Amino acid sequence: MQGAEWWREAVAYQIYPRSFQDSNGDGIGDIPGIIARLDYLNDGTERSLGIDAIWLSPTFPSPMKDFGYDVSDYLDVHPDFGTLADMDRLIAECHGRGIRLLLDYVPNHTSDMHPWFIESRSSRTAPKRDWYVWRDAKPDGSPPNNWLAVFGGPAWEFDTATGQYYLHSFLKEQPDLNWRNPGVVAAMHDVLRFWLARGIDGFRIDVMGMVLKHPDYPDNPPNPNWRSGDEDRFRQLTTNNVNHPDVFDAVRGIRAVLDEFGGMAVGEVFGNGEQLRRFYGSDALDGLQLAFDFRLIREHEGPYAPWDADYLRRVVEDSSRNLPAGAQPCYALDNHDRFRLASRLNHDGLGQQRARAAVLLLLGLRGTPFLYYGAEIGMVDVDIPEDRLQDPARFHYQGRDPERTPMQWDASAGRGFTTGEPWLPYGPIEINVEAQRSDPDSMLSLHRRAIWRRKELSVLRWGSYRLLDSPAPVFAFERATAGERPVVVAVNTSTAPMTLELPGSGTVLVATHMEMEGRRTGGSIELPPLAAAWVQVETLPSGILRQ
Ligand code: TEU
Ligand code: CA
Repeated sequence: MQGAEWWREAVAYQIYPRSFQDSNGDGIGDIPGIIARLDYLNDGTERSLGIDAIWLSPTFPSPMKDFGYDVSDYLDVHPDFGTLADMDRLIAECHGRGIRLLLDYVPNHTSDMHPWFIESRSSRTAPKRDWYVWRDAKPDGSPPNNWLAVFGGPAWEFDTATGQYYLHSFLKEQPDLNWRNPGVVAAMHDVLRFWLARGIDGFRIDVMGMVLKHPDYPDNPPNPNWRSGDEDRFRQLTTNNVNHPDVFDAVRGIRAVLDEFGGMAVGEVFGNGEQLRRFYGSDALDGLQLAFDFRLIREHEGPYAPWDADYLRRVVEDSSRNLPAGAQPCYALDNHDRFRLASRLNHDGLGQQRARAAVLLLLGLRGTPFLYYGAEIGMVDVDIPEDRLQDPARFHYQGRDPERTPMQWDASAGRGFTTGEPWLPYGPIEINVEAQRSDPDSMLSLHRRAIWRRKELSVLRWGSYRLLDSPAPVFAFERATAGERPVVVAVNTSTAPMTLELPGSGTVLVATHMEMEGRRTGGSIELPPLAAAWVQVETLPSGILRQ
């Protein structure tokens, strides 16, 4: 895949480095391990998965309080993962296979062990004091405002040595940087330059929408919709600390640095279509190239997303109506912060079936799809015994460990992941790459067929999106582009069979139910319960004929 806008055609794959492949038997995944598995990801043939880009969760030196999202040096590699030389080799090995590499950029906070923070907290007059957000206590000694940390409790920690509070939007070991200080902005821009100059293609940006807060740090209002059982931090609205208008200036500043090198970024941002559009830079498109739309994972500021055609339709329609012209959506079904899809949708034991349909939805939508490692084999959440829990952020039962367990390569004792003791326990042994590789009906094979079809048919990468009329439990849309036969993507979220009228007769390209593939359809298609299919129709779309 060539060209500056390679990310428009790419299928991206998130690797959680601790859990992908261990190369030295310490039970922790590492960079040499990732290199050893690159051919699985893309060896240029349809035997491999066929992904085009990798996003690596943080690999920087870190005390690992938040497993790398607490960075103590942005310009190096944590010894658990390898060395800078290993990273250079990973860049070269990726590029040799046509794979782009994105690192995780964490601009909102550092580790409390970062030299910048150590200096900042050393005295009120330290040159870097203002690199973090320090405020006096209220007269009664309480924190400067009522903000809650994402992981629960107040967002302020009192520092006895200097008698002030510092802001931490996450753990107290993750103090927030002060992006209103020009020194911080310059240093953090240089971090981008350091990696871009080494050959990194771009970044996933951690909580982009929190980098700048309301300059006066006022209280947040209470959330009238909070119900007991919800995460603690949802007790209040995020009016003054998330998606503040000043964030979009920081976004443009980052984009200007990316443009020096032809780099790109995808923002971890939270919002509906109207809020997402601003991260792209609105109509000027001078913001991030991509902004995650997480609404296929979770309703915006709500519970996990239901597998329901009506809900899916509303999300995709909202995005297609609100993103600026020329902006490309960016969906994911899973990541390292959320329960895995196959488990989320498993209330009736049919989670794996829904997960299969979700693959064809994600890869059929207009946008840049991000897959989470292990989803391609249907990995599930793993129940972690109390004494093996690792994630300190217990905002939900068991924290985020269940979705971070080692990649299951084969059915051996170490799952092909390690020869040692894995940092987290394994999932069910039957879910593994080896078992699925040669089974044409497996989840892995379904992913491969869908990804390689997408590469073959430009309409699936570049085609427009148009909602089709359908029965309520079917989400159906058409992808169309001039001169190519359109593809209909149909997803039946009901446990009953459904019939969908098609814009013309066609051929089933890929389907959750393999026996459907290659079948000729008349003017309609029968969709089995929970099925999804891509159908290439013969007629050119009417809109294109009129052109
Ligand atoms: O996550 C930001 C974030 O707010 C959430 O995804 C959060 O983990 C979840 O909503 C809690 O309910 C990013 C990273 O993806 C996450 O792993 C880090 O822990 C966090 O930032 C801090 O860097
Ligand atoms: Ca290792």
